[in-house]
Amino acid sequence: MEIKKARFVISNSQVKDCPAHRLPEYAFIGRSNVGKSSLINMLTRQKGLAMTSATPGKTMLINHFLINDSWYLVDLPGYGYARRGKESREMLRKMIEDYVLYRSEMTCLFVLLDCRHAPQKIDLEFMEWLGENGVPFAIVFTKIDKIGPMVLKGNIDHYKEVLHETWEELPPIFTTSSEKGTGREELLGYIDEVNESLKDT
Ligand SMILES: Nc1nc2c(ncn2[C@@H]2O[C@H](COP(=O)(O)OP(=O)(O)OP(=O)(O)O)[C@@H](O)[C@H]2O)c(=O)[nH]1
Ligand SMILES: [Mg+2]
Repeated sequence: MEIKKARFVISNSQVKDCPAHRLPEYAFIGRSNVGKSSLINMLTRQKGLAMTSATPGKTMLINHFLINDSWYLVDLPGYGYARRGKESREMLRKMIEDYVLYRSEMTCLFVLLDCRHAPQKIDLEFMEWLGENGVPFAIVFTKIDKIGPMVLKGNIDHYKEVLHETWEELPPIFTTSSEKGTGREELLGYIDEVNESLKDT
């Protein structure tokens, strides 16, 4: 699939204010700084479309980007950023939770994981919570340009083993580098497949 058109539509703090178009939405979630906004820029090939930063806690709202006039990429704030105050952390948690649970247009949530790190409790618990609530999700290992292919394979194999302790069947797994553009075709191909399958229903 080619992205011919990508434009920012709106930023919100509340699900009720999200676009009323009823188009499928593909949202990116994960710890602060894992590379959610960068991945949106990489997929759309528009460097400044989503705001990125080397400092965690950049994205603070639900951001909708309309793709090819037919579906949305959604950039969400990260979770688990300790240096935020308790109140604003709670506000973000509620924002993410409401979007994930109650946004009926949300078609697939991509959970981003930094490929360099061993499985973290916060991510595993988040994915368990998605499972309990029947939220469709896929996993994206990010920043794969930062390690060699053998280490990457070892890390992902280990992650899968840990996931198998909870999950009989694993969700789709992708690997990306926003720096190098790796994994773009695979991720867009998957979104295309899901979009096509929605047309049959
Ligand atoms: N080398 C490398 N750096 C990356 C990659 N993806 C993101 N980064 C860097 O990681 C930092 C965080 O990226 P963001 O895209 O802003 O991360 P985020 O998940 O949106 O962060 P928050 O909005 O704060 O939750 C930036 O300095 C990016 O340049 C990647 O694939 N490779
Ligand atoms: Mg961001």
